[in-house]
Order: sequence, then C-alpha cells, then structure tokens
Amino acid sequence: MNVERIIMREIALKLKEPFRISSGTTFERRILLLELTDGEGTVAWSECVAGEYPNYSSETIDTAWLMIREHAAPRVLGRDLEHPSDAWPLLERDFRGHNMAKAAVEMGVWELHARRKGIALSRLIGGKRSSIETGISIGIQSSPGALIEEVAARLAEGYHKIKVKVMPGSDVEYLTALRDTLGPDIPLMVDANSAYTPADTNRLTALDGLGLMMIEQPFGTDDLLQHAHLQKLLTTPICLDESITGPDRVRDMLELGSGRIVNIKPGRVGGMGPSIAIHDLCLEAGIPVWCGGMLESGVGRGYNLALASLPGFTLPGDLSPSARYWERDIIIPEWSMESDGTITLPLDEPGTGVEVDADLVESLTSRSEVLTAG
Ligand code: OSB
Ligand code: MG
Repeated sequence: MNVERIIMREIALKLKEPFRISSGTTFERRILLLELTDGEGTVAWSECVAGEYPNYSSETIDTAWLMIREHAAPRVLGRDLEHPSDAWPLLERDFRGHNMAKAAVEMGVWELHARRKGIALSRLIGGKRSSIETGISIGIQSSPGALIEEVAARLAEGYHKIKVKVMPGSDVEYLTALRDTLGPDIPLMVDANSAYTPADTNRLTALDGLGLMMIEQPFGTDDLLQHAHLQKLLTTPICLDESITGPDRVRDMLELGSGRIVNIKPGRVGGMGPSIAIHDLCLEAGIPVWCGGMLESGVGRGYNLALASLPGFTLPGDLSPSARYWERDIIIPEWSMESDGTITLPLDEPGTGVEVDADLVESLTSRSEVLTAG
C-alpha cells in the first residue's frame, strides 16, 4: 500500500449544546479531517481529535495541523507499507509526543488498508463483537436538579452507562442527589479530567460510598504515584484516561497500582496500533478497558466503534450515536442507536462502514492543504 496524497481540512461543527468539563467548555468543534488516497484511487477519511484549547492535553488542532503537515504525513507519504501496523513505528521513531497528530495519520492508514481489502476495520483488527453498547458522557450541569433530569432522560433513551463530569464543588452533592433520586442500580461513573489534587482527598473519598463504576482521572496526567496513593484509599476503581499515553504508562499503572480500569482513546495514544497493544496488555493483566471519545464527528467515531469490538472492551464506552452531538453529522448513514441501546457495526461494508458527505464537508471547510510525497 502506498499513500499518494493526503488532503488536510478544517471544518467547524456546532454542538447541539455546550459541553462543559472541569477545564473548559466547548461550544463548537473545530475538526481536522484527513483524506488519504492511494495509487489506485482508494480513499479513506480520518479525524484528528485535538481540541481548540490545550486544556485536555498539550495538543490543539493548530499544533496538530503543523505536526501532521511537517512531520507525520511526510513519514508515510510515498512509503511502501506492507501492513497498517507498519505506520506506527515510522511515526514513533525520534518523534516525541504529538500523539493526536500521529494518530490521525496512523488511523487513516488502517482505514485505507481495510478499504483496499474490502473488509470491515473491526475485522481487520481482530474485532469479535458486531454490536456495541452505547454510553453517554454528560457535561457539568448548572444544578443537581438539572443533572438528575438529564440523566433520567438519557437512561430512557437506552444508554448502558452514564458518565458525569465532575469538579470540586460540582461533585459530592450532585452525585448524592442523583443516587438518592434514581437509585443505586443505574450504571454510573464520574470523570474529573484532572480537576483534583491530593488536597481534595476528602471529596474523593466522599464519592467512594456512592457505588460508582469508577472515578476517571481525578489527578493530573503525570500523577501516577498520587493516583496509586488514592487508589489504596478507595474501593471504587480509578480509571485512567489522560495519563495513559501509551503501553508503557499501562505498565507503570500496573506496577504502581495507579488504577484498575483503562479508557482507551485511539486519538490520544497514537492510533489503532498503540490502542491494540494497550488492549492486549490489559486483557492479559485482567484490566477491563472501554473506548472513550473526544467529541468526534462520525468519522472519528467509526474508528472508536471498530476498536470497541475487540474482546477486552468489556465495559460500555463513551460511544453515542451521531444525534447526541450533531444536528447533522458529516457521514452517511449517521451512527444511530438501536432500541436496545446498541450501535450495530456495518460489517458488510469496508473500513468503518460509513461514507463521508463530501459536499457537506466542502461547505464546512475553512482551510485545506494538499500533501504529496517528495
Ligand atoms: O475526558 O473523556 C473525556 C470530551 C472531550 C475531552 C475529554 C473527554 C470528553 C468526553 C466526551 O468525555 C466523550 C464523547 O466523545 O462522547
Ligand atoms: Mg476522560
């Protein structure tokens, strides 16, 4: 396989409603899309998950644009690739960080290969499931009452897991009210996006009695040791998101005891190759994994859904249908939820199984650049 051309595009997609996490609010998603073409005219689309601001990780859409154009794309353009797993070593060598930029290129290579072979991306990576349980991530709400109303509505829609964003002040009171009203049985977890420090330990231990499935990323990205101290105090499993930048951090987590569950986002760890490596490592270690999201369009979501078909993804991910975030998604057909709260993988179609609405993308494009080999 030879990637002959990559077109970079930035589009703007307005969220149906603002999405608030501890470190900031997103109103509109600036999305970086790649369109990869091989020598025979096969086309694959991929998405870079970097946000507008460096509040989740150090990367932004603007750093990623630069790193893809100058460093990541040139490493695969014009190269003969035997298999898509050859892309990650090319992107990793003497190239520190910038996983989101690398992932956009790496994932596009997987999709291109799947489309060339005419097989589903899920099956190419060894996926077994054919339908994926949905889960929803709910942003920080204005009051406990507003949160309860939102969660009740989402449960009625069929979601299999409810994740609530928290931060100091919007945590114990909110979650206690939620449990008191909706009962102990709803599949509930929280995500702090690094909003806490060890000085907040009392708040975190107060959450411990609420029967949460897990507490995601209470401390900072690099605070593996502090997470390990906290995990010793909690019955609730800690799940790491931001901290897991690759398989090595999973090994650190295991040795230190920093957490008991891993959120895998292909966009955060460098793509499908590193995601599969983390999955395999966790499966062997008995660590449950689930697939997170980064407010992707239907393009990025397609990769997340394919990844979640691997056997180790035993917990529902942050995987919701297109209509959760977008008035109109950029793919045909849109991702939709079945009445049992699952999304069916289009396994008879090549790659992720959805096509990009090229006219819509064109009309939303604010900048583009064409990259070729040499
Ligand atoms: O931490 O999982 C996170 C969105 C943006 C940045 C970070 C996170 C999230 C989400 C949304 O929780 C998950 C989704 O795409 O549905
Ligand atoms: Mg998270």
